[in-house]
Amino acid sequence: MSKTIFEQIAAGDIPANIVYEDEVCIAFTDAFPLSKGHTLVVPRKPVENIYDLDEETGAHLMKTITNVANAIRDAFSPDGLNVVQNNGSYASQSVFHIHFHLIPRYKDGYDGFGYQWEQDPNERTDAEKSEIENTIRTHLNA
Ligand code: DGP
Repeated sequence: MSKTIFEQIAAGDIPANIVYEDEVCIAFTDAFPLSKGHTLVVPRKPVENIYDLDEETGAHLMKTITNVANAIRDAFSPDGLNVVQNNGSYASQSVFHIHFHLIPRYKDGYDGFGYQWEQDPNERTDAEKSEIENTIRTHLNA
């Protein structure tokens, strides 16, 4: 199978503006940033999405996300920062190699994020909510 663009960046085959790297992951600025400092944190190995992510790599990624988020905060003092991770094209995933967006938000600077967050208008009874919760619970791994 052909390598994803992020696998090629991690291998050094394609240039990127790398801000952090170690043996497991790499962080580089987004080529199409939504705001100043928009950075991606990516595992070196080709994991497609959250469903395929192993625990150890996930823990390592979260440590790096925290480190890079603090660096962005200290560097640019944004008013906020969103961590976003898209799974599947319906959820806006365009590169099928898992990546976490760190998107600093600015009240006065450019902010191209455009987040929409609306509560589901479908009213559910307590019994229906319980059923939803139980269904998730029964699908969890140990
Ligand atoms: P997503 O829609 O969540 O799959 O985001 C993919 C992001 O990857 C998008 O914000 C643009 C960025 N991107 C795509 N190709 C490249 C590239 O070659 N280099 C860098 N630095 N970023 C890229």
